[in-house]
Amino acid sequence: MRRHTSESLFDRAQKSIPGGVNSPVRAFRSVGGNPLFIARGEGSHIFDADGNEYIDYVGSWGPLLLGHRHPAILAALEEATHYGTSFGAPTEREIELAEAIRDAVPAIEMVRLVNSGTEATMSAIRLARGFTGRDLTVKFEGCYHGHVDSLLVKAGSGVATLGLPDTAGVPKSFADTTIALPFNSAEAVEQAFREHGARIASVIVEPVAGNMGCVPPKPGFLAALREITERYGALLIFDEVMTGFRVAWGGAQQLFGIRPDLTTLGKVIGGGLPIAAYGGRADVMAKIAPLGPVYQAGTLSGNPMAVAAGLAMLRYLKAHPEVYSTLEQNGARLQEAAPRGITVNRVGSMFTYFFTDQPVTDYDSAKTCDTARFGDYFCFMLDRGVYLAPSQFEAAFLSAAHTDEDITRTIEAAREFFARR
Ligand code: HOZ
Repeated sequence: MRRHTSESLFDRAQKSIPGGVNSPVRAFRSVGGNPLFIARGEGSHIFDADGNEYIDYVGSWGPLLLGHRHPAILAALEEATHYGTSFGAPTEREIELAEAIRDAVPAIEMVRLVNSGTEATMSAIRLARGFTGRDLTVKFEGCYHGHVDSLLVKAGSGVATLGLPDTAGVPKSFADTTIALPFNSAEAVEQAFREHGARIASVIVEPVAGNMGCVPPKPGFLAALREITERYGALLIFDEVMTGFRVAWGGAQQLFGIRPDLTTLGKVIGGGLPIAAYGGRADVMAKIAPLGPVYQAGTLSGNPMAVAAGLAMLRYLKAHPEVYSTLEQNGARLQEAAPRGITVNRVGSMFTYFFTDQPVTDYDSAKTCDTARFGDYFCFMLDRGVYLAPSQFEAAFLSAAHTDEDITRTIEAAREFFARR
């Protein structure tokens, strides 16, 4: 494959943009290559600046549940341009989006729209502190909740990919407000609450971890979090930025039957435009300004373009519940096709081929992977026209636009790789 244009764009980008990318996970550093520059997308495929075509399993890192350029989303955006791009004032559509979110996720009694998943998690943990009058946050190793100072402790995603032990610029006093525990260990949570329970404001968790690769919760883990937080008067926050509207219409909380106090959403709720949200119990949300003393704000919050795209996405999903069975079937095909010696974790349309023969249940077991072999696999698949996330510590995402033929081609390419090496 010729990639001269991407190479020269990357040379040029590095002169103006740190590392040539606007988010570290986009760099191909851990797989020993340079990023592709993408020119356009259509359905389940993307095309790079050299005109090469790929089956896309990144899907903009999760938002594109319906694939690229879905007609319902394009039509909503086109219609929104007739009215204006931003007002910094309330609009009726914001209410409609809030109502659609509440309709899908009953634990969200009130919701505040923000611009990114990072803003949503940052605001949710601040709100939990304001509500409880406590300072500490429990998070899980390998989970990633955006680049919030205190949540970068033992974080997944790009932090794991780049192997950063600590993040420069995070004051020690901020990191000290975080207790990082092994994912899937209810015992560790019980122990932490025994020691610090009166000071813990919240437990934040990706109910299906997606940022150390895809790691599902063990049976009983989420229920234990619910029971322990309730017992100690702390809030349970589900970070559903990745899983919301993806693993089910009502997110992971519907799938596993757990009602958190607060939920963060992003990705799918914007249909590919920048929007996110946090919401939950009405008595907790009532602490947010202007109702209460916890401050959080944003010039572009509830941006009309992003709201239009998000609303179109949620309305489409509500009208087409069959999307979720298609995603499940295609996910199952990719899971079943994995060879021996590889561990596959999958929840619906999120999955990871882990290059280890051990079960992957937490960050330590994810780190047993042969990341060099993953890098070979990534490059091989890319050369066969399959675009995966350039890191072992990320999930792959299916969209409703992936066809049987896409899945067959992906399975054939993977078989070829595993037959050779
Ligand atoms: N949560 C995304 C992947 N784990 C991050 C997207 C980005 O950093 O660009």
